[in-house]
This record gives sequence, structure tokens and C-alpha cells, in this order.
Amino acid sequence: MFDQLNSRPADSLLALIKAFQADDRPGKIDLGVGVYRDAMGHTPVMHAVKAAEQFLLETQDSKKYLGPEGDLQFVRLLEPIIFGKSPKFAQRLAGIQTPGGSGALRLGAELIKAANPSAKVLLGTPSWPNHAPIFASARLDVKEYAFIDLTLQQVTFESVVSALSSAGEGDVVLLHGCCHNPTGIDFTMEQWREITDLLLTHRLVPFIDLAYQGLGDGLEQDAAPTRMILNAVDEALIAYSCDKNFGLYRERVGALYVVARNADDVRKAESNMAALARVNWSMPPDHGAAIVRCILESPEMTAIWRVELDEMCERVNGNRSALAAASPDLAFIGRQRGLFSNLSMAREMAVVLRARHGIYMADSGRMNLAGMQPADAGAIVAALRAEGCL
Ligand code: PLP
Ligand code: TYF
Repeated sequence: MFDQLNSRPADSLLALIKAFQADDRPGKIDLGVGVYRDAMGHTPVMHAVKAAEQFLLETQDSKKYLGPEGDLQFVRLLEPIIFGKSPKFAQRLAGIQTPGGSGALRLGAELIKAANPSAKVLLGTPSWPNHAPIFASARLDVKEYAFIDLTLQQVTFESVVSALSSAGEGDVVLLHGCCHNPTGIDFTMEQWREITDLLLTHRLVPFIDLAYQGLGDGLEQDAAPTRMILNAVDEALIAYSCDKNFGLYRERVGALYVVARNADDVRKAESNMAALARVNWSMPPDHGAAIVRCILESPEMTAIWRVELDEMCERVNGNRSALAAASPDLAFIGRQRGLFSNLSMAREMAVVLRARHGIYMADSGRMNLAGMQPADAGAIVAALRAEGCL
């Protein structure tokens, strides 16, 4: 039967990891896949994570099954970080642990399909390349609309207004809560307010993907748009990832939250999320969520984590400033937030930059700014100038 299969392309972002490793030039710079790197170019295990692992090693006395919801204490302890202390929708919130933000997106997509099979998913482009396939795999109709002009490095807000205004009641709007992947271009608070009004006027359901909280302007600031929307709407979904802000990537740590209209709907959402988890992965992997729970249960470990996260955030923003200062054509990078900025260039240019200059970025022209050192700014600008990109 397998002869019936067509080969499918590998994930080009993940393929960059191997290509970079195989390059033996000393000055190579990895701006590819979206993981944080420190000043040594290393993606370290955070101290708070090591401390929690040590604690788990000494105290965990069983590995027995937890159930499809995973570690519900983990799910509860994240809530004040994401939603703030005692949000007014606290009683209307359901949550479940998922394998990463990806698992949360997939589970959310299937929940939408179960609740409203004809709902369309509005997806502003460019976006994370996995978004559209995840929703399509759940057999949802994905409606893409372009909303960022890379030549201007700006949101074209009219496109957002037009897409949301022409959506049907109950359609779902995918929004990056902060640190937009792949552009680093987030809405202003004024634009978020307008989006909130559009969601209410046209009775649309926001699905907020929050995968980089704390890596833009800090934990509180990065959650502000999410909180504003959730305080206004009746229903919403939130796909949360701890894989970046706790540096847990391969442990696959995330959660799906749903804001429902009332307690009855919360119970229905919870039982459906559990049933969907069961047929997808039965139960989520425990270790990473247990680490996050241990950190959040301990004021000392939480304090260490927050300091480390702030340092990561400052380093990324320092790299942004260094590139912005190195060329006026890159000033926009200093105004954007999160790991990524996306240059406006032909796809072949990424290949040229890799081959001639050892600078690895996604074919789309996306750069992971955590992958550089401030001292690399000159080399990056020189390479971009040499190839006529600036
Ligand atoms: N959403 C966005 C925008 C991302 O960039 C990522 C990155 O991987 C994810 C979701 C998924 O995160 P995770 O690795 O936790 O599945
Ligand atoms: O966009 C990124 O680089 C991160 C990591 O299939 C990632 O979100 C990339 C591709 C992928 C899964 C995660």
C-alpha cells in the first residue's frame, strides 16, 4: 500500500538545522529555526528548569497515568500568568494540557470542527507555516488574507478590517497574541481595540496563538492584547506554548484554553477536549508540564525563571537594536518584537546568503534574531548589501 503514497517535502525550517550543522565555515550565523540562543550561540536548559528537574528526580514517586487532561495543576498555575489575577471570565474558562502549542492548535481545530463544522478559519498571512495545514487537517475551511506588507514592514490594517467584516457569524479568527511569527510585526493596542470591536460586531470567535509570551516586552505586556480580547468576547480559544518561554522545546509543553459562554458550555468543552485528546494522543507527555508546575509552585524557582526570561528578552531586543543601528534600512527591526523579522526578498536570496556568506535564514527571508550576537550585525549588513538586499 505504501507505494500509493506521494513523497512530501520536509519542513524547510527544520531542514535548515541540518544544513547549518553540516557547514564547517567558522563565521557561519544561524538565523534559522525559532529557538532562543544565548551569547555563546547555545540553547541552554534554564536554571529554573534544572532546579525543577532536580526536585522532580528526588520527589516524584510515581509515573502512573494522569489522564487525557494531563497535569491540571500545571494548567491552573499558568492561568494567572496568561490571563492575569482573577479575570472576570475565570468561571467561564476550561483548560487542558497539550503536547506543545502545536497540540493545542490541533485540539482547538478539532474542537471547532466538532462544535461548528462549517466555521471558516480566517488566517492572516504571512503566518507560521504550520497554521494552515493544522486547520486543514481538521477539515476546516481556511481563508487566508494578506495583512502585512513586507516592503513597508507594516500591517495593512484595511485588509484586517475587510477580512473580518466579510466573515460570517461564528467564523474563527486566528491571531498571534504577541511576537508575530514570521514578521515580529504586532498590532498596536489601538488596532487590537478595533479588532475586538470587529469580533463583537460580526460575532466572530478569536483563536489566540500565544507561543512567545515574555519574549517581546515582558510577560504582562505581551499578554495585554489577549486579556483585552478575552474580557470583551463571549467565546474564545487560546493555544499556549511553554516551549519558548521555559526553553522546553522538545519536551512539548502547552495548553489549550477555551472561554465559553456559561458553566454548562465549559463542561461540554472540557469533556470534548478530553475526548479529542484521547483519540489523538491519549494523554500528553508529563515531564515538561511537571517542570513548569514545579517552577510555578515554588516562589523561589518562579523568581529565577522570571529573571532568566527577562534576560532572554533583553538579549533578543539588544540584537534587534544592534541590527537597527547597523543600517538605517533595518531600523524597522528595532521596532518589532519577538524572535523574528522577515526581510522582503526573493526566496533564492536566502540560498545565496547561505552559500556565499554562511548566513542561514528561512527561505522566506525570516531571521531568528536570537541566533546572532550583537557583533554579527556588521557582517549581516555587509552580506545583505553585497547581495543588493539593502
Ligand atoms: N505557534 C507559533 C506561532 C509558533 O511559532 C510555534 C513554534 O513552534 C508554535 C505555535 C508551536 O509551539 P510548540 O513547539 O509548543 O508546539
Ligand atoms: O517557526 C519556528 O521556527 C518555530 C519552530 O515544524 C518550529 O516555531 C518550526 C517548524 C516546525 C515546528 C516548530
